[in-house]
Amino acid sequence: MGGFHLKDCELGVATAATQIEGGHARTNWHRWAEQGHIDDGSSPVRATDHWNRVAQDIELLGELGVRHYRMGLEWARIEPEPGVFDPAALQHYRDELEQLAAAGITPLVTLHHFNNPLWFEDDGGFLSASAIDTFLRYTERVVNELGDLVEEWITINEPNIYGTHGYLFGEWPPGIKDLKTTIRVFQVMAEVHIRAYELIHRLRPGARVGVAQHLRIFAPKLRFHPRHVFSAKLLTWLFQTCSQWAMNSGRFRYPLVQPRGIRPGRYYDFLGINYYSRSTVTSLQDSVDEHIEVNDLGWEIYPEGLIRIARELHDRHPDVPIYVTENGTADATDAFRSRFIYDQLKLISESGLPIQRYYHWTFIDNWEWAVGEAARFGLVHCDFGTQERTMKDSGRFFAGIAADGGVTEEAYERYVRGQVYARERSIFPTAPGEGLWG
Ligand code: IFM
Repeated sequence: MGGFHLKDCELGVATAATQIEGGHARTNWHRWAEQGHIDDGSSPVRATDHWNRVAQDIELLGELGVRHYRMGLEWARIEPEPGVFDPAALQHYRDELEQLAAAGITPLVTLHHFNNPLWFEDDGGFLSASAIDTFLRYTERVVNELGDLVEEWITINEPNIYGTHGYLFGEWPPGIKDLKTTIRVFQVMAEVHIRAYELIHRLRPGARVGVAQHLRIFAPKLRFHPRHVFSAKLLTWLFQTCSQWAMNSGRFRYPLVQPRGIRPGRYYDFLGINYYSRSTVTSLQDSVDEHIEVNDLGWEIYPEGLIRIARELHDRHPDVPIYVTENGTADATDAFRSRFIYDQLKLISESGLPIQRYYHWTFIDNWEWAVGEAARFGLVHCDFGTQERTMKDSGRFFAGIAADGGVTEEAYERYVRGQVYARERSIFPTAPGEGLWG
């Protein structure tokens, strides 16, 4: 028996501006790509050309039958020079939001998703003394211009990934490798969120505001091995919980420091979870176990992890809705994505948790940051050369779930039953046990 009913959880899909829009915005990621840091040599200039294909893409969202769409804004387009706002860019986003409204799709808009205007980056990014004021100036302008069309906002996407990849591992711009600086970035981003949360509520009292937190499971390789257990707890705290607590509650705990002027409070209207995988831990270097089910990038497929994380959050904040702001998998041939969606949504439906939204990552194959175009997470296939869009089987499966309010026996037989997960990553093979964090 494969069918189930998806009670009280509405479906959406998620995207980020830099990953789909295409074009020559002056951002740190455009420069990073020009400098040759992308695995396959691609750049965000191509992506899926969404900037010029909004109408076509909204039709595809209609085909998917989703009621919700998480989209990002490209800060560099909106504010190409410090304090100078581009009315045409703002109008472009207004048009897009109006088209979404006409299609009956509710937007959830992300203000910051990894990418910075070059002028902000070169001034020190979030480490600059004026970073908070600068981000608030951008936020204020955007909310004043678009707030009548948007009720739900995400201030920052995955601050911990932004901080670790850019400032600890040095794999993302600005390519720094320093723990102290990483903690400083976590600190500032938490303050930025709190200030932006307050500002958005001042401007639009009815708005709902949160953060899309990248949360993962760090599991000790051996359950009773003291070093493994200790390392898993420490990584969980340092990588995600400390900054998440600060952002949610205004309580900054070690290694963060309570900022002057920020009081403990409640700085979220929903709990946003981006969930992808579990890491196995023996020391402070995480890894992926051997002989387990993985996606194309070698990330362990572990749908139970989302429920474990959501339950823990729910126990701590029982009265707050949970939005799965991202969940998906890299599967270039669409060989197991339907099973992935099925396994994840079935667990959600059985969990009894207030998971009100599930935004699948992602709508259409896109530009996956340092990995480039090779990692395909989309429900819709994009031929990057011709920009032709084709609905995948997993897209049809997802559309059926949206239409039927769950998975029918027939859909299970057609899309899921024959699919199995792979046990080897198919992109960029590397030695087993290599740290991934992402
Ligand atoms: O593509 C990214 C997205 O930008 C942030 N969350 C994880 C996704 C898959 O890696």
